[in-house]
Amino acid sequence: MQVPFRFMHAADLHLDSPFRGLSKVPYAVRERLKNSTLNALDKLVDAVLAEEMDFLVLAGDLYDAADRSLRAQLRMQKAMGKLAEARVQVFVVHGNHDPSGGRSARLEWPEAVHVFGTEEVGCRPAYTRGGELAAHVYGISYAEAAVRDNLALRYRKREGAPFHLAMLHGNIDGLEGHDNYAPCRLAELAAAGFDYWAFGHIHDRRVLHEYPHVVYPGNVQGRSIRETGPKGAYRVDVSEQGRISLAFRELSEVRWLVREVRLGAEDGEQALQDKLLEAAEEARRESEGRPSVLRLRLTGGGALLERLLRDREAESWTAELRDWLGSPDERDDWVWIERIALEAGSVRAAAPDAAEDGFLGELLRLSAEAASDPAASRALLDEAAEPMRRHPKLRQWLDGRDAAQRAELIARAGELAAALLREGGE
Ligand SMILES: [Mn+2]
Repeated sequence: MQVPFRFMHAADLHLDSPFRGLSKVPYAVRERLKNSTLNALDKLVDAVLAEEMDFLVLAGDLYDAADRSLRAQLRMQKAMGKLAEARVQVFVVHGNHDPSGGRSARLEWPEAVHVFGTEEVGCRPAYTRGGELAAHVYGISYAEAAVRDNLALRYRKREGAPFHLAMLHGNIDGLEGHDNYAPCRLAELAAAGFDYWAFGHIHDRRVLHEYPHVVYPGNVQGRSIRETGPKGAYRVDVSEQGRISLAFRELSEVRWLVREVRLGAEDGEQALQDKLLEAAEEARRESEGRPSVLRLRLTGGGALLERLLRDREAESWTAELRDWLGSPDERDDWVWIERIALEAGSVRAAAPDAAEDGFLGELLRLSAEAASDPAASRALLDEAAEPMRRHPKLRQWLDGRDAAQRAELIARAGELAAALLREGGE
């Protein structure tokens, strides 16, 4: 038997993320996005207070950059002050985006906030609001951005509490799409004797293990089209018998969404118009009053899709669709079309040309191969883009592409080349 208690587990707040590349976006959209991570923090605090949590754990990447934004720090200080006033403890570890070694303002923090150090795994008692010992909380912060050691191996349970909660920012079993920092194994975590591992780092929410629980809550607000869907934190309830139940709480201010629009072989412009509008209105309904940034992926096949690809007509459709959906200045549940994408594979899947012997088939096979192999796509892009590298901005842009973006560039280039070739042969 133990004291029942409840806490909120959040991570990867990335406060004051810059949302670059929004210069052509309407003011209302830009402002909403720029403030979204900060406002998600306020929503987190509101949820902790409204649901009367005993304490809050923040598992790293509170800030977006090692040299922390002043605005982010001031908002965090205010949030922590509100929680301290309500006698809610807060436990913090820092991660790869906000290592302890980064530049930070000299601000005073409430005593109820504990930031774990970088030298060793610390252990602190967590209390219920009634003042009873609920758990031992353990954690260690990153001293610098790139931590390659397995920090999980340093955690040792300290007896004297009914529940043991370990916080860590890191990558479990080499999860892809995220840097392999503080790498550790799920099997090690499960066998370490703790009751709950409160992780941060992976921006999708995942429960990797139960009893002991190993949990990523994901980030609190999507920051790009690669971070889609509802984002937020987990409310965790621990019963007298030690039963753990998780409930997701959405905190996002703006949802990022990707929807597929499938074109049939016979579809013409009217069908496309209807389908685009339907997809956008459906996204609006799903977001339940929140604004959303939407990418529409056109898939399927047919002459219309080929023409869109060849004549860059997708941009005209994007502009008109934005207009039909109404100005973000005029309604709060706006949907902003990020772009209409002719995604890799859409045309290829519809066309049997990749199986062909001729030049076209060879081209499609080569682009598919290069797109599926990270080393090959980097080599091909480096070679193809060599003349552009003299231009500093283009060079910076090229170097900023990650493996998935390089693969998409190559696949799209292959499809564009194929569409142009087919047109020439007709
Ligand atoms: Mn992060």
